[in-house]
Amino acid sequence: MKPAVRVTITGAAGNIGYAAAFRIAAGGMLGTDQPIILQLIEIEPALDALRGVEMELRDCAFPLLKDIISTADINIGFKDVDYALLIGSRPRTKGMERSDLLSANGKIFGPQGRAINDHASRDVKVLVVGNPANTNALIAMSNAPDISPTQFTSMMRLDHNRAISQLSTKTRIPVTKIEHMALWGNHSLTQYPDISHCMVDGKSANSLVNESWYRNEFIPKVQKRGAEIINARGASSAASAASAAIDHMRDWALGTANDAWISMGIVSTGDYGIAKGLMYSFPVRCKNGTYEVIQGLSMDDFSVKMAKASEAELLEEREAVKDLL
Ligand code: NAX
Repeated sequence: MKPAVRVTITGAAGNIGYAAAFRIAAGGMLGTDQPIILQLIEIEPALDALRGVEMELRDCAFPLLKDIISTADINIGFKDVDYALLIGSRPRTKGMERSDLLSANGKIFGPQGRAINDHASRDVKVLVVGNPANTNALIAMSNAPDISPTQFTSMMRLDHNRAISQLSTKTRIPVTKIEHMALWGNHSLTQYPDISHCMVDGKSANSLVNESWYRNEFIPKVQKRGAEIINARGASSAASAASAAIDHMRDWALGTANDAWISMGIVSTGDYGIAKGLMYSFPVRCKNGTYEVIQGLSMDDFSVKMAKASEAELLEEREAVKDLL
């Protein structure tokens, strides 16, 4: 049996955390031969609920689950962690401006970044899910100077998966036959789901769908899917978000299959003209626990415009939290 690895989940009593914890403990993220110690972090008022989550996890008698630590102390919760899922965040409340939301969350992700810096495994992989995910990841990364910026990522996988699913429904081709989807930018309404490199069962996606559907239906559908789910369910995406977080971590840790692409929010090093240092989503492939941006993609005027619009929004977000970086 391999030695156990430590997985931290913040906001573990929340909807996404609750959906993620059981699948991770069952081996859905790191494989069914990888023992796990779960380190669950919540704020003080949610510790009773967290105790309930811990009891349920224990009641599953998962063979891989070696221990559970439940805490409100981030220095304990991030101790020696190998994989950190930063899900808990401050929701937007009535009357709150976007800038208020950014700075309220900055106060969470700054200290968490520092705690990761001081206590986590030097090889830690961090995924930020809590919104605004890209800028929260930027804040956490900036507060962890001793850890490589490449070890901090934000979640775009839900958007990526939604885009694949929409294209699959439209073309009536199974998701497994859709390759080379690319999601660019921010996890927000400016995100750019790009099918221009997509192959659907060996044919280019552009040859199977018309441009009007792509621009006027597909792109807004993917961008606004979160709101559509809130309207239908009366609550935001939870199980699908947890599933995407697991996909993201699994592929990053264990590698993407063959020539598969996934989309991850990563720190920009200037690829495709995107400002250096932004936490921006690019299409990547993963191998040996690292990612590399897919290089050399042609970007037509529409793609450049879309990618730049999302970059502009992220630049504004970065400006709004500059005191926290
Ligand atoms: P919930 O409100 O159900 O759960 C959040 C949990 O986080 C609560 O239990 C709360 O007590 C806890 N929490 C708050 N502050 C914390 C802190 N400082 N430390 C530890 N825990 C803390 O929200 P849920 O539906 O689980 O969503 C969590 C976050 O994911 C939200 O910010 C949401 O907007 C974001 N999402 C991000 C997505 C993405 O693709 N990046 C998609 C889904 C989701 O909307």
